[in-house]
Amino acid sequence: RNPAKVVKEAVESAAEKVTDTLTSEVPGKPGSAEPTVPEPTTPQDPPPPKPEQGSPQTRTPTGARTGAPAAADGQQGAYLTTAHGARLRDTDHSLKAGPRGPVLLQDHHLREKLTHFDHERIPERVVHARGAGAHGVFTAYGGAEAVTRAGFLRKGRTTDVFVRFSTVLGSRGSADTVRDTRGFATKFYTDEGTFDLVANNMPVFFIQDAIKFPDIVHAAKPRPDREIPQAQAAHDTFWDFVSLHTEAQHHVIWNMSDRGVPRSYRTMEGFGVHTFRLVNEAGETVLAKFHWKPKLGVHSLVWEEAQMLAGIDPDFHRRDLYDAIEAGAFPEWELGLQIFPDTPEETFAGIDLLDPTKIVPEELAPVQLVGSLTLNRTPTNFFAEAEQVAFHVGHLPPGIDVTNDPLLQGRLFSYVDTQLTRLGGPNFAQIPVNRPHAAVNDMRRDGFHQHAVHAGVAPYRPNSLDGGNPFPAGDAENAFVDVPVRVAEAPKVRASPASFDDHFSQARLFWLSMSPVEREHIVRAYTFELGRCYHQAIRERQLQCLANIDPVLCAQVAAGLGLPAPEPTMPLADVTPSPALSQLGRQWPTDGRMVGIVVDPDVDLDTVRDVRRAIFAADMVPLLIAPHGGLIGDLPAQRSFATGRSVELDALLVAAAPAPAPDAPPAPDSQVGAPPAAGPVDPRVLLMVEECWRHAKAIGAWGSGVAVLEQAGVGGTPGVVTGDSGEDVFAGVHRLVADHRAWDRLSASVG
Ligand code: HDD
Repeated sequence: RNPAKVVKEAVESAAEKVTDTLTSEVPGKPGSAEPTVPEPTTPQDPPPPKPEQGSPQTRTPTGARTGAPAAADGQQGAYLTTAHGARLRDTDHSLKAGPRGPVLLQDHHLREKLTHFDHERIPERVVHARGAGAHGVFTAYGGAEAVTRAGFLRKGRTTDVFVRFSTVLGSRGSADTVRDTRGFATKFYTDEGTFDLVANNMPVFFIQDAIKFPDIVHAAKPRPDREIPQAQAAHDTFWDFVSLHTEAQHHVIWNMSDRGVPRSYRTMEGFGVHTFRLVNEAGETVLAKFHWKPKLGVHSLVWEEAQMLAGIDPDFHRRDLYDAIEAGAFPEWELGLQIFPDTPEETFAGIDLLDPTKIVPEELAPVQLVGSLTLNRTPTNFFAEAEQVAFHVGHLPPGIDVTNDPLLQGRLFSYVDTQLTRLGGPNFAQIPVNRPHAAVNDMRRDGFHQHAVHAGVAPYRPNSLDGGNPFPAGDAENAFVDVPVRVAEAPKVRASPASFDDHFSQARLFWLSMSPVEREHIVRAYTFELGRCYHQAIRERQLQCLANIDPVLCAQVAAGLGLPAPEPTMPLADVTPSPALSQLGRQWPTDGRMVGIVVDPDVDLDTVRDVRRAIFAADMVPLLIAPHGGLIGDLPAQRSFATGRSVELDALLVAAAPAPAPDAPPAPDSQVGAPPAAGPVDPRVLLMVEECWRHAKAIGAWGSGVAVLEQAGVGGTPGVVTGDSGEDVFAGVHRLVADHRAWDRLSASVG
């Protein structure tokens, strides 16, 4: 059921729910004078999970449904107990020898409480530490049966999933909007065993061989001597490595592009990166690459927005994901396959399919859509689910197999290995979020954190004492297929194929496929990052790499750095651009986009009400931004001029010209450019207009709001709509949001 349509069906109630969701900072209903809730004293059971939460605790370690209510084993009963179930009278005072005396060692409750607390944190992921996860469902369209026997891809099948999005470099508490690759890992709980598609939002990787993974990660993570910078690659060690290890250059140009700063997890593509081998019922094979296509299109922040958000709302992407799900605007993607014949060369159109630094342009191998993913439930407990989830590229169902891609081969080792430390032992598959939904009978026993109580005496094969159980499965029982690929007889070497030596042609392909504004962003990103390096030699070496990608790119970055542009050291590759790589030039659904409406107590409330209704009807989210919190007339203000900032908006409507409050604090400083001149309009409103304009967002105004745009100096510029009717102005703004930004304004701004 399309969540957006839910809003259409019940505009008013959905409006209330969405806006309530978005006012999490305001306790109680916005604007209402709810009495303070006293501490309850009557014993009652723990609250059940909220409807939008999706705890996986209703399954046993072997996958069977327990029938118990979700989270039932988390908290039970009305009374406070020790970890072993003894009821407690008091948890606020240590046991002491008299009220002023020393604390007694015999206070078991105190020691148990502090000991558990002392061990609450587990090691964060060595990469992808910062992330957010959600539950959902995958529905197969059909069509994939011809190439794979994987049951979850059969027409009409639905499969539970858990998805975790992440940044790569930052620590657990780092900001969401930093320039980085994003992880997009999906756990399909298929009834033939779990399938983990451990993907990124970029289709290529920095390295071709897993043996280099510690090198790239050590180079990109904060410097070992100062532990800076956090969550970004703008430092010497990263650029030192990638300018020397030039196979990284293709991934790097994706990082420097708008893909490095996504608008939302909901507007990211996902890529399995490697080529996989699919096998069908007849045992025939094809090679394939996995793609996720967001239903809302691929959209990005502009760099200044990303920087501002890192301070104003470091949880921007996490908040966006959970707000959307809670409001019923479920994020959706389609799963697609690029399919290639399984030839002995393992190439397609001259592109080596085993090289994870290469894409196959969609124009050469179209992405065939085979199913859709809807995220519809939030975690009940973030740690239990999003933190403890453990993905592994080797979790494959029958019908999907690996290839010899040396990056993939190394990953097959690394993902179990890391969980042994991170999750404290080999039994992490028993953690609820990791439990397969297929029956498990694996003869593994004991180990740290063993939760299963295994029966029988014979966890070995062959046996007669447990009746021979478990039995090997065959084709009829849908056993996993290790495709019997012929392995060439070859000398043992530490070497890569010659085709892996091409490090620049596809970086050039990417650059030439970008629109002018996207190229400008790439130039600015390189200039920013290299400008943050201390070492001149590193800048110069990276400029040499850029010269080998494209002389124009090199010259523009060199100009920004104040350095001469070197000549290429090799012939420039002759490539055909791939328009599919550009994010521009298409109109997209605007579902879930945020529209700020500036109001004041004198605003024409009837018009605001009509515009709000029109915004909801367009499946977008209105946020009233007012001089103060509470109510404006009978409408709740979701933001005040103190709490609202432009960066959380996709478009701004100005319905009033609020005067500066006599005691208003001064306007917060814009990070770029001077604060707008003071005038009869509240400077915080002018700042909001100025920022929205700089970030090429659609802006509209009617009534006295038109004068605000004039005062901000943006009236009559591209992407600015004014008129007498609020609804007509919104209609114009809505059309602009479908383009994502007023692109022709960006060159003139700092975007
Ligand atoms: Fe990795 C986590 C994606 C190469 C070793 N990786 C991790 C996650 C994602 C990816 C999305 C986060 C999973 C989560 O949310 O829990 N990694 C990729 C992609 C790669 C890639 C798309 C290249 C195509 N990774 C890669 C290599 C190695 C690793 C070559 C090691 C040889 N990755 C890890 C890891 C992590 C991880 C250290 C950290 C936490 C975890 O696995 O569970 O094992």
